[in-house]
Amino acid sequence: MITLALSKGRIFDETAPLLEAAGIHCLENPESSRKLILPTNRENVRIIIVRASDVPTYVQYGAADIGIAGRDVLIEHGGTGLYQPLDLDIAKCRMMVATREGFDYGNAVRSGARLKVATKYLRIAREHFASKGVHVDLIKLYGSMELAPLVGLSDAIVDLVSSGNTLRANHLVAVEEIMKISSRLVVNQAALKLKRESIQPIIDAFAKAVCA
Ligand code: PRT
Ligand code: MG
Repeated sequence: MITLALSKGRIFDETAPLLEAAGIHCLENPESSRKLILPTNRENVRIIIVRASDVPTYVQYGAADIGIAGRDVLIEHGGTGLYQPLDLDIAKCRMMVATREGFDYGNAVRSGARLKVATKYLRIAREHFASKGVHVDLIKLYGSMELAPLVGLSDAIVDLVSSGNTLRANHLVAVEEIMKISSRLVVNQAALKLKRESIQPIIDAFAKAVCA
């Protein structure tokens, strides 16, 4: 049995065509089903539905053989025990620093002020500001980062931006790009050795579909 860990929403939606290309289709819709283990047309392949940030953990411990996770999630997780053979070029966005409109970020950085930064992405934020030599107090949030500068919790946020609509709707502006983000295939290293004849064809089919 091959177990594939996916999160609902954009990752599942954008992975579905890649799965089809590998001859795998999910027999139930995760948005309407309450089941967390979903069968596929292939008797030896099942899909488990987990939180996006939990995908690397399931794969690391071998509870899933394969998973798909954002570069953001993989960096925060650390990547232990994960083989990352393929960038799938899906669920693309950018990790950005954003502030309230009118906040002079450039001046704050130049003047050496200590910045309060709210984010879910502590590791990425810590490394980014350390590499710039900017002193920050990081405030950990679990979501709705865009609110933090509006109510005075922080001067800036580090968050993902795709269309920019969420920033605009909250009168925030992106002031710095930290990195480009897309989702990657991750494979449990032991599973790849033990079940290579089932896993390698899936990796190969995904690679072919990404190129096409
Ligand atoms: O929702 P949950 O808390 O379970 O987890 P999650 O938010 O990590 O999962 P999900 O499914 O929302 O995102 C999964 C992955 O998709 C992320 O790990 C990213 O790699 C990728 N991705 C791509 C994004 C976005 N684009 C994105 N726009 N993840 C989140 N967003 C959010 C962003 O945080 C912000 O709140 O969308 C909002 C901004 O979108 P725009 O279009 O208004 O700019
Ligand atoms: Mg989300």
